[in-house]
Amino acid sequence: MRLLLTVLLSLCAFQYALAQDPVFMTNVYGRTFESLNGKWNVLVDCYDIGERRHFEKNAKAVGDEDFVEYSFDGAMRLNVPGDWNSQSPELKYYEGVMWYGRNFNVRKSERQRKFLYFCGVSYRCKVFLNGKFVGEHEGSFTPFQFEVTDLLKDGDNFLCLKVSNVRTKDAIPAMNFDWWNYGGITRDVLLVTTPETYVNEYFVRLDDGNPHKIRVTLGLSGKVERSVKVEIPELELSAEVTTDTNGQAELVMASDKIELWSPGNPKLYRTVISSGDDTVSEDIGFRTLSVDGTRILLNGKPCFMKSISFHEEIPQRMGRAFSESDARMLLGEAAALGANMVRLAHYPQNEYIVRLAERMGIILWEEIPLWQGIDFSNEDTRRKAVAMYREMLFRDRNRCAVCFWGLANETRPSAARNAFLENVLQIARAMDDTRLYVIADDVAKWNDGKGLFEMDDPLTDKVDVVAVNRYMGWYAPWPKAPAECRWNVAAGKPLIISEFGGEALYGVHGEGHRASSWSEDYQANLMRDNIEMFKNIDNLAGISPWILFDFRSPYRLSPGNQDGWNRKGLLSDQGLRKKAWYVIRDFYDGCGYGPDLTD
Ligand code: GCB
Repeated sequence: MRLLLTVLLSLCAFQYALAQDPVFMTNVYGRTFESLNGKWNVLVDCYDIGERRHFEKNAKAVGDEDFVEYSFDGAMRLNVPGDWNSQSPELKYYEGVMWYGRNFNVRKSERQRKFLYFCGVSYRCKVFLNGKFVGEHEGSFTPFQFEVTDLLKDGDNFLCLKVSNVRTKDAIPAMNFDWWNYGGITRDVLLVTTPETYVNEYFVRLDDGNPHKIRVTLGLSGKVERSVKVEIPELELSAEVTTDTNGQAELVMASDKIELWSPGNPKLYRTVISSGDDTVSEDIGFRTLSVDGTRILLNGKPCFMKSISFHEEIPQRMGRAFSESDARMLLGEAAALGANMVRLAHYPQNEYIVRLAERMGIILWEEIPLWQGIDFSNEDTRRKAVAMYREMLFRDRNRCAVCFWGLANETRPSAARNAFLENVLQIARAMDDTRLYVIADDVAKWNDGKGLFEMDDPLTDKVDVVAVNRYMGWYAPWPKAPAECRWNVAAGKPLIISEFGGEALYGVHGEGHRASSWSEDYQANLMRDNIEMFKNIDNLAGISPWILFDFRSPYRLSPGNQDGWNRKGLLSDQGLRKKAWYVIRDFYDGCGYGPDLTD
């Protein structure tokens, strides 16, 4: 039965990977666009009545007998991008429906197409333009677009969104998760202009890991045969190709001058793709990535992952990060710690973060929020996961900094879960085989008889790198002294300890042996103990302490200590360094694991 299910799912995976059109254009920030960011008017729709009353029509009482019981005029105004929770005290805990409305002016011209592009709306939304339904999207952390060429009017237009952050069992993430459920239009909104036929998608990478060859797969917006030019001026590369009747083409260019991207040398090349009257360009880097036994090789050399995680949150502002300067703050702190990698917890974060990390030479691990509690037996949920994964890959597959696609976080093995995740993995690999796939598990168990940690999860055989979250000394006591805790997990493969740590309130000192002291000393000792234990993990390929900053979470209800904050940050909610920060910084500075850490 399981075999049959797997075969069926793989057939469906195959079709999915080949038959779907791109979901949105590649590299939106490299296009011609106007920003629709700014102040939007909003209606808080607690009882979800807006669709019945057609808020999208933006009706006005004109005639003597007209009567309208809502209005965007004079309503509360919120910043876009921005979560609603941090913009008004009454909205701090709001989980419900919010209607957003704004007017904007357009000058239409012949032979131009217009698209509304949303970089991220949390969690579900329906989009209406000039009173008409345009489309809908589910998932907070990936972009989507709708063509509105015909719906737009010359002059004034009214754009309206129904946004809901209501948690549901079939959603991703589902009912509970250890971060704030920020709602709203949390990322940029763009009105993009393109020619009638434009370069819609491209994937630029080394050809099968050959450091002297670049493969470009591309597609035009229509099923047309056209000449497309790809240029990388700094490498003196220029090639032309004609698309097939589906508007698709592929070419390979060779050069022996390609400088490879790495944390020590984040080299990027301006890449220009043009066809007819459309040109799009951006900086792209090249690197090889592979696994050799228990080691991860970047450009053929072993690279130990000195990682840190953060949420897409600015703790000092108690809100979602959404700008380039927010990205600078978060990544600047990761770099100050000495990290060469960031695990973007637990969802695709905005493009400012991903692109800046690449320019700074920071390796990335990206994942979709398949985080505990997912309804794995629900076919709808599986489809959503595939869609989200596809959107993530589609947005960031040209970012060489992204070295790991994370499959899921802390999901317990079961027939339904295994089939679900295997299916997502198979589809993802068909779209992108230039990255390492990793799963973060939390089912490693101490075997007292053998005196070591073991783990039984069939998915560890399917991924390239295995990762384990393990909170020894916090949620679970140490089974033995750290120096005596041995590991036999995913033997023969690279293993990353993707989460470990404990909570501490900045400024609380003493009682370094007592978890409930919430002291910096306890947290720092935990870090030292883990580092001691890591020496016993032969296949250790990286570590990622949990987490860079204290972050907001409704899970955390210890008064005086947590008050709605997860306090596992190495930095406080004000960005102040706890003792544990220094332990990790020193470890990363002199990290003796892995042969060559200087690159
Ligand atoms: C975990 C989760 C992470 C939580 C963390 C914690 O295992 O992956 O999202 O925030 O533990 O603090 O408990």
